[in-house]
Amino acid sequence: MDEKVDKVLIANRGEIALRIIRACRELQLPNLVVFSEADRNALPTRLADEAICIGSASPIDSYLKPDRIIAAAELTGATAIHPGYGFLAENSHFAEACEACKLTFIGPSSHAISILGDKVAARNAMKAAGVPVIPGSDEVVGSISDALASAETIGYPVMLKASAGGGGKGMRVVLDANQLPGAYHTASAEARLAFGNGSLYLEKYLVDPRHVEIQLLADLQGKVLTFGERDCSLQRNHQKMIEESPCPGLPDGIRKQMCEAAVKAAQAVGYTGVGTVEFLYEPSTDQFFFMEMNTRLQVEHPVTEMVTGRDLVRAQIEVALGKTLRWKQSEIRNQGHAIEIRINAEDPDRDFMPCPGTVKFYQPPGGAGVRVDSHLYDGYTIPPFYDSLLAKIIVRDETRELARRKAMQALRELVIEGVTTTTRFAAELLDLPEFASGDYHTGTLEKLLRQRNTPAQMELR
Ligand code: MV4
Repeated sequence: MDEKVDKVLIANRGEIALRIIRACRELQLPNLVVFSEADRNALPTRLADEAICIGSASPIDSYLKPDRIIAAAELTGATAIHPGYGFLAENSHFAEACEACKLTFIGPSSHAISILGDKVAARNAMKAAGVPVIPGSDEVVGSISDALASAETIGYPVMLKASAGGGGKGMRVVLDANQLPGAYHTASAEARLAFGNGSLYLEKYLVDPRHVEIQLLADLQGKVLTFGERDCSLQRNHQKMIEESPCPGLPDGIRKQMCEAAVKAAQAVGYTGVGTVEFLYEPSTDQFFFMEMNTRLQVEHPVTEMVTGRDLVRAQIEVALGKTLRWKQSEIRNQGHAIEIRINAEDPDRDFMPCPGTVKFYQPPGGAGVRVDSHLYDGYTIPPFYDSLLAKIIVRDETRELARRKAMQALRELVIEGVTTTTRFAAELLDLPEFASGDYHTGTLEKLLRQRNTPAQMELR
């Protein structure tokens, strides 16, 4: 019997496509990227073994077209598909189509994706498995009167969330019963528009918690490993700006409990591959609660790679191809401190408006413990059709303060000329007293933005 070598199709673009190409090379796996007309001159298109155009610039005509991607796989003899993040990465129908075509979807089963994508089903599965979930409704609240009754039981303030959602869309904080009907209508309309499903459920609203997420990896044989946590509390409109590991001030006992809960979460749905369990943590009460589970490789995975010294993307691909995990949980030790800064082509002074254009000059930072994941090069034209992430600067050092200073120096060294970026804004964040002390939470960034905007608005009056 001849062992056929797998060939990996990368159904993504930008820095993550490049990251996956690198992992394939190290595993000596033939690889190809599919690209849109807007990405013809992009680095992944040039650096993959093969590249095949699957359509025009608009994502719905290319990176979101399952049929074209599967056709490209069949045409080129690819046997596995890596979806990266975004696009089709958490689409259970796409995973199912791959399964039906005998293509290895590099991710969990379509079954696990569909349970975890339904936030109400996910909450119930976690509750049944003994994972602490945010107090809330057990079911979708189908009407305003159902929602009012449920909110009364939970106790205000509550949060309305889209059951098909995640990541912020179709979400509303409700402080009292008077606000509920209006919030219900807007959240439901937003959810219907974004997800084609207006169903909502309720949760107790936690005030200024930290967003702490646990990275895990599970093989097809049932072994689940955890790789510690990342703090992702610094978000603007549910877009993360800075992530770090470990989470400052997280007690070791809580970390251990969170990792145990993450393993239970994975086992509850027969999870395979890399995954992230998101928790909200309340430092005042030392309580944490399951929020949702992301069934993809995340943007911020390098933070964990830097503190654990493990290549998660390589392991993700190997596990998907059936390889048994050789790592022991006791061998996964987190050393030092890592911080990731996302650099976006956006203008912080114009409400983070996207700023596509041509990069006239690019100079990445360097030095020991500095990693740059980016698809930029001199002369690269950033297309306006996709998200605005240009680069991730990830630093690691022995202590948090050393990592913070290293991150600031890395931002001083970074030069991206020709387009407006979030580099200076990120440097301001690193310099914030709350960040320097590690005493920040999910409300810190919005508070900073309000302070930043107040003087300019006063002048306008
Ligand atoms: C919450 C919450 C407080 N209580 N849920 C925002 C993104 C989405 N994944 C869930 N989010 C939140 N859910 C309850 N029950 C506060 C947030 C939240 C938040 C979470 C993580 C990071 C930044 C945030 C900023 C504002 C609100």
